[in-house]
This record gives sequence, C-alpha cells and structure tokens, in this order.
Amino acid sequence: MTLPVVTKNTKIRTAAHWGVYEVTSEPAGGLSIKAASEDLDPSPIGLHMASKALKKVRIARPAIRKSWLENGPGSNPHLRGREPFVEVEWDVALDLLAKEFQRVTTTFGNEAIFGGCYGWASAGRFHHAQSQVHRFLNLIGGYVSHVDSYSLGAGKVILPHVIAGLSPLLNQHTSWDVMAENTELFVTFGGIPVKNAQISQGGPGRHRVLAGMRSMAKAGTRFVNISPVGDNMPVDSEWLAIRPNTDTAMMLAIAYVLHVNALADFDFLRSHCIGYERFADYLTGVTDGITKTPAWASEICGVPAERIEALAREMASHRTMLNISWSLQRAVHGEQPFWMLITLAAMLGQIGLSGGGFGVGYGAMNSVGNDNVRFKFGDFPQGLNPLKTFIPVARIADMLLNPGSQFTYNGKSYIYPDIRLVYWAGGNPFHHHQDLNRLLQAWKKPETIIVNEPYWTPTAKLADIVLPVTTSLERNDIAAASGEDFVVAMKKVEEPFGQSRNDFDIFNALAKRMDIDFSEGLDEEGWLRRLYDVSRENAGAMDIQMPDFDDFWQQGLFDLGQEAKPVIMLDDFRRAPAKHPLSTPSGRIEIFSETIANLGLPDCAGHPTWLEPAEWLGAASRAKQQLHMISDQPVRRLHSQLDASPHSREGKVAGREPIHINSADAAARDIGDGDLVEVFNDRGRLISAAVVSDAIMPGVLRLSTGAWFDMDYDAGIERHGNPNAVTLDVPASSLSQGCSAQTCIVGIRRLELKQATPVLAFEHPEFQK
Ligand SMILES: Nc1nc2c(c(=O)[nH]1)N[C@H]1C(S)=C(S)[C@@H](COP(=O)(O)OP(=O)(O)OC[C@H]3O[C@@H](n4cnc5c(=O)[nH]c(N)nc54)[C@H](O)[C@@H]3O)O[C@H]1N2
Ligand SMILES: Nc1nc2c(c(=O)[nH]1)N[C@H]1C(S)=C(S)[C@@H](COP(=O)(O)OP(=O)(O)OC[C@H]3O[C@@H](n4cnc5c(=O)[nH]c(N)nc54)[C@H](O)[C@@H]3O)O[C@H]1N2
Ligand SMILES: [Mo]
Repeated sequence: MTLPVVTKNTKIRTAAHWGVYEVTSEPAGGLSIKAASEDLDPSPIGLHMASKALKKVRIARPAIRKSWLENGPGSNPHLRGREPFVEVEWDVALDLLAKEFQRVTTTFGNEAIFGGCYGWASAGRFHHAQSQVHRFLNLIGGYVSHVDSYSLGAGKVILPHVIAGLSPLLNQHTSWDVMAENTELFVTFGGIPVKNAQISQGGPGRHRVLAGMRSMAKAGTRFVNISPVGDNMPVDSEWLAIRPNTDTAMMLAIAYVLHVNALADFDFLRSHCIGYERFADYLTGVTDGITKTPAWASEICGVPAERIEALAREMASHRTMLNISWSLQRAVHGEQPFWMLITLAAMLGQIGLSGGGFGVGYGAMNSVGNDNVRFKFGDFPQGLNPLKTFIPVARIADMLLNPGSQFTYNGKSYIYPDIRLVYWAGGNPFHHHQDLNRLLQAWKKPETIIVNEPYWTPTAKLADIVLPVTTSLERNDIAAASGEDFVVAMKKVEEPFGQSRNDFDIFNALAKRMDIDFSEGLDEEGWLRRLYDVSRENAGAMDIQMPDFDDFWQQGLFDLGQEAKPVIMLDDFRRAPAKHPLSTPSGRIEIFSETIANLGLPDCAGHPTWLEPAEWLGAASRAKQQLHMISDQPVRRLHSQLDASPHSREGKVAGREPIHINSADAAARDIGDGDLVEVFNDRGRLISAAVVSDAIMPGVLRLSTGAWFDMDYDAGIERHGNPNAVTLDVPASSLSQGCSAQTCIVGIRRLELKQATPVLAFEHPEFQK
C-alpha cells in the first residue's frame, strides 16, 4: 500500500449515505467529525459515526453458532438467535466456510445458494458489500439473486409500462430552481419529508431539498399536502388528511371532475397518450356502474368532497406540479397511485412544461430534483451470474417457506428454488422485511446462514456464521453517488476494530481456499486506481476533466458541477413525441396498457383502478378499535444503521422507538404522552411508547422503522418498537410482488411499566468460552 497514511491531527473527508464529513484524528486518540463545509444543510446523523456507543455493538471476532459448530450444518436451526456463539480464529471460520460451499454446491448445486442479500451497506464504490458478495458467488458458479428494491417494488415494475423506466425518470426530475420560477401549485401525496432528503445512496454532497422548497415558497408557490400526517412539509402548506392507501380513489375523483367539466387537456391526451377513452369509461361508470365522483371518493379517503372538487379546478387553472412519495407504492396495489398520478398529470396536460407535470419522489432522497450532471462512476465488477433464478426482493420468506411453488412477476411465471445456504452481506433483513415472526419461521429452513457485519445486528445474532467487517472509516474507498455533487476520497482514519476485515479480504481469502481468482492480483489501492481511471475516462467523454488519481487522492474531493441548461422532465417528448418517443410499447404515455390488460391479473387491470387494500380503515373486516399503522423512514438514522448511536437513542421514549397517535385515539384508550404501549395483531406484538400528537390524523399510527428487532422469544413480544413485528408480508400485486409495508391494521393498548421487560437490542449475544 503506497497510499499516504493519514496522520494524527490531519483533517480528511469521508462520505456516508447521509453526507460528506470532515474527520480529524485527535492527538489524544479518537475521531472528531464535522459536516463538510460545502454543505449548507448537513445531516446530524453522520456526526455520530465514530461514537463510543457504536463501538460497543461491534463484532470483534468470527463467531459460529454452537450447534452448527459442534454438529454441522442444519443442526438445531430453531436455536438460531437463542443459543451461544463460539468465537473462532479466522482460519477456522474460513476453512469451515470453504468446506460448506463445497458441500452445498456438489450436493444441491448453486441453485441452493441465496445471495440476493438486499441492503444499503455503506457508501464507497469499492468496498460495496453487495458487489463484493455477488462477485464471489458468481465466481463459484452463481447464486439465486433478487430483483427490485424494498424502496420501489410496485412503482419500479409499473412505470416502464406506463411512461419510462424508473432510473431515467428519476434522473430528469424538473429541478428546484425551475419549479421556483414556474410552479404555482405544488400538490404532494405523502408530503416532502426533508428528514428523508438527508440521504442519498452513495453519499449526498450538498443537501438541497430544504433550500429548494424554501425558494419555491418565497417565489409564491402554494403547497397542498395530502397525507395521513401533517408534519412532513418544511414550508407552509395546506394539509388534507387522507386515510392511508386510499389516494387512488381521491385522484380518480379529481380526474372525474376534470373530465366531466371539460377541464382536461384533451389535445395532449390525443397527441401524447393512448387509452384515455377506456379509462374515461371507468371514470364515468360505463364499465363498472360506479361514477368516480368526489362524493364517492370522500367516503373512501376521508377528504371532503367539496375540497376534492375545488382542488381539481385549482390544478387545472394553475401551473401545477404533482408529486407522490415512494411510500404510497409500498402498499397493497401500490402500482395504482403511481399510474393514477401520471394519468392525472397527463389530463392536466402540463407534462414537459417548466414547473408542471409530475414527480415520483421529490423528498424521498436528496438526489431527486438536483440539477447535478448525471455521471456514472465505475463499478467493482460483479461478473456474470450463470444462474437465472431470482426472486422479487420482498418475497424472501415466501421463497424459504415454499420451495418448488410458483409465483408470477411482471407477466411471467417462475418457481421458488430450494435454498440450503444464505449469505448476507450489507443488509439487515430483520430490520427490513415485513412480518418478522413469519421470517423467523422461514429462517429455520436453510442449513447454513452466513452474515458479514460490522455490528451485532439482529440479523447477525440470527446467523450460524458471523464474520466481523470493517466500517468505511477503517478502509480506503471512493464515494460517488448518482445525481450528487462530489466524488470523495474516503481515506482510512482508524484501524479495524478487533479482528474485523474488509469484505474484499474475506472473499479473497475464501476464494483462495477454493482455487478461484477473486482479486485479479490487485489490492485495495490497485482496485481504487482501476475504478477511478475508468470513471475518469467516462467523465472525459462527457467533457468533465477529472484530475489523475494521485492528485484526486491528495485533494480529497472533486466537484462534478451542474447541468448547463434547466432540467425539465420529458420536455423533449412534449415538444416532439414522434422524434423522442417514450420507451413504452406505443411510445406514448399508456393510460390504458394493452400489455397489462392482456395478463388478465385480478389485482392489476389495464388502467389505474381503485382496489381495496387487504387491510385498511374502510375494510368491513376491521374491528372498530383497530387503527392503520404506517411505518415511515426514521428521522435520526438510516433504516437500522447507527440505531445504537446517541443521536438515534435521543429520539427514543423510555428506551423504545415511539409511536405517534392522535389525541382522540389516545384519550379513547387512556393512553397518555410517554406511556408504554403494546401494538398488536394476529401476526405479532411489540412494545413502543406513545407520542400523543395532532400532527397525525385520527385512525392512524406512525411508528418509524429501524429500531433493532429485539424479540423476547419466550413471551412472544418484540421489546424495542420495530414495526415489522406486526406488518403484513404480502405482495403489492401479482404483477410486481413488491413490498407492502404500509398496509397494516393493528390494535394498541396501554402497558403498565411492570409488564415491559427491558430492551436487550444493543447487548452482545451469549458466547461460550
Ligand atoms: N415496515 C417497513 N419496513 C421497511 C420500509 C418501510 O417503509 N416500512 N422500508 C424499506 C426500505 S425502503 C428499505 S431500503 C429497507 C432498508 O433495509 P436495509 O438496507 O437492510 O437496512 P440497513 O439498516 O441500511 O442495513 C444495512 C446493513 O449493512 C451493514 N453494513 C454497513 N456497511 C457494511 C459493510 O461495509 N459490509 C457489510 N458486510 N455490512 C455493512 C449495516 O451495519 C446494516 O446492518 O427497509 C425496508 N423496510
Ligand atoms: N432519515 C432517513 N431518510 C431516508 C431513509 C431513512 O431510513 N432515514 N431511507 C431512505 C430510503 S431507503 C427510501 S426508499 C426513502 C423512502 O422515502 P418515502 O417512501 O417517501 O418515505 P416514508 O418516510 O416512508 O414516507 C413518506 C411520507 O408518506 C406518508 N404516507 C405513508 N402512507 C401514505 C399513504 O397511504 N398516503 C399518503 N398520501 N401518504 C402516505 C408518510 O406519512 C410519510 O410522511 O427515504 C430515504 N430517506
Ligand atoms: Mo429504500
């Protein structure tokens, strides 16, 4: 390694999914962290990356579950998470692992390996855990992979049928400055939660969403927030409280008003769209006998009919931008609100005009609405997977529980494989998956579960073999995120904790034992230079002159700059639809999709449709005292990452992740602010603490994700407030098989202090000496 070693007292930069930071290695030991000076609205999340509290939850040595070590793979799988680990030397762990891969691949074939391990891991293009594990598994003959994300399942599958692929769309969202200049009315389904815009995958450079929104407000844009919660807007706005999962009904009624009053832009619908007539027949009830009037919608969604009617007229008479948050498609029938929003924008006829049209996810991440040049940094090559077997990401429990059974995805049929070995690196399924009690059952099926992790997360505790991994502060890397400002030299600032190793070194050592060339003879520095040089060449082709590697490494940061001309989504298509057709089958916006109609699916018709979710406030099956629980992204961390940090813990109430409840609902249940509560349904039970608030509508609860899952196995109750102890694990539809976490009905009751056992989430597992 010839990269200069960072000495004490020097300031270096690093990047995380929540921002770019300046780290100083203090002469007295320890690190101090400040936000990068270029960032005017930094996130506090990253200031705590090096905190002592996080060190306390680090994994120091490779560890193997007792039964697995003593009796081999598949032994006592029901004891995962409940019996001691035995700490072993690296060589012992790696030898056992190499032998286990040999056994599984020769006995069952590579189809028995699930390596579709989803997760965000850390920023950095080289030490990217997913790329590392996938490269290794590809080299040993392949693995069962996943498609799509928990973020966007239903949305990602429906968008290409209707308008365009998700990435091309996200990369051309009309920028904040264009909206500040032109947008008169901004209507958002699901708010613009700036807490979410703290994050961009790979590292946001400058946080811009707050400034963007403020500049719009200053320029006179009016905001309407349609959402079950009222505190997810950073500027003054009108709040229309809507029952969760019912937005499609409200949008249909707006469309109905536009249609019957001839306020729709029929020219645009003819020139740029197909299938409007079929959809109009549905609006007016020709197809199903139900006219989608504001009165009809109001019964479903709870927004007053007069306000729906008036809002439709306001939209039609102003330059209007419609926005939808990703959470709306993380629900049963999640395709419908996305498709319907685009249909509504098409009816308003402002798509491709400055400041009009639609956005799918302003406020979901910092990158959406940036006008930074879109630049592709080099990837660590994963190689090719010889196997084609995959699952839609959120079908993990289904796959493990039902090997050999059939599922459909985007119009085709597939079979779930029979998984014997699971390898997870860079994700936390016992944070991210729904109905974790069901996942616990499914988790008993594989014979071997391997987890690479820096921390004793719930997933690590539930593994057979746990390998300790470095954090990004303990290695050299380069950060670059799509749509963000900076390429950052992430220099190593501290030594690896305990015996932890880089994922790269782990896979390299394993590969050597299996006679496979993983590294191509390159070490960390060699790979960084290679990735950088490829990227520099890409940049050169776009007329961006990046310095050579050594200068870049010394400077520590490269600013990619902004687009020269204003970014307006689909302006080319609007101007010349024949010359710039969309990637849909017709080249136009498909309000009716022949492709989807021909699939004949029961849960996704050929045009946007109101379909009752499996669970919702209007369901006949709902008991009166039950409420709709939404589980949004947490303010004080990214998912489950850094949950043990002081910043995240300050947000807890009585040590539990708090649940927000409307004051009327709280009073009806004798729940006071700060009281411990039990949240329950047929799927599970959890302990939380109440925050009584009128920023949430009656009938709805909000419990943010990411509290480390802390199951009391004997009592059958989750103690820390992880919403996935009670969420629903069913697909959004048979089209997308997407995650539907936001569809969830629960009961809630006050809990006496003595009924609540202490939280053990941040304790180490038991070790056998
Ligand atoms: N109920 C409900 N559930 C949800 C959602 C919801 O809205 N509601 N949202 C979903 C969404 S959108 C998402 S994206 C998922 C997020 O789910 P995940 O991406 O699984 O969540 P993270 O907490 O980011 O997990 C990343 C893990 O990688 C580890 N890690 C970090 N760096 C490294 C590294 O270098 N190497 C290795 N080996 N590991 C590393 C971290 O310690 C952490 O445990 O959650 C989903 N779950
Ligand atoms: N601080 C922080 N930021 C993050 C993350 C994080 O973990 N922490 N995660 C990142 C990731 S991976 C992702 S995918 C994005 C996700 O971004 P989103 O999916 O947009 O985020 P959420 O916070 O789940 O939901 C946004 C808003 O939608 C509202 N909402 C929920 N259900 C409904 C509904 O049925 N109708 C309406 N109208 N509104 C509804 C919620 O009240 C919430 O305020 O966030 C990213 N940003
Ligand atoms: Mo996500």
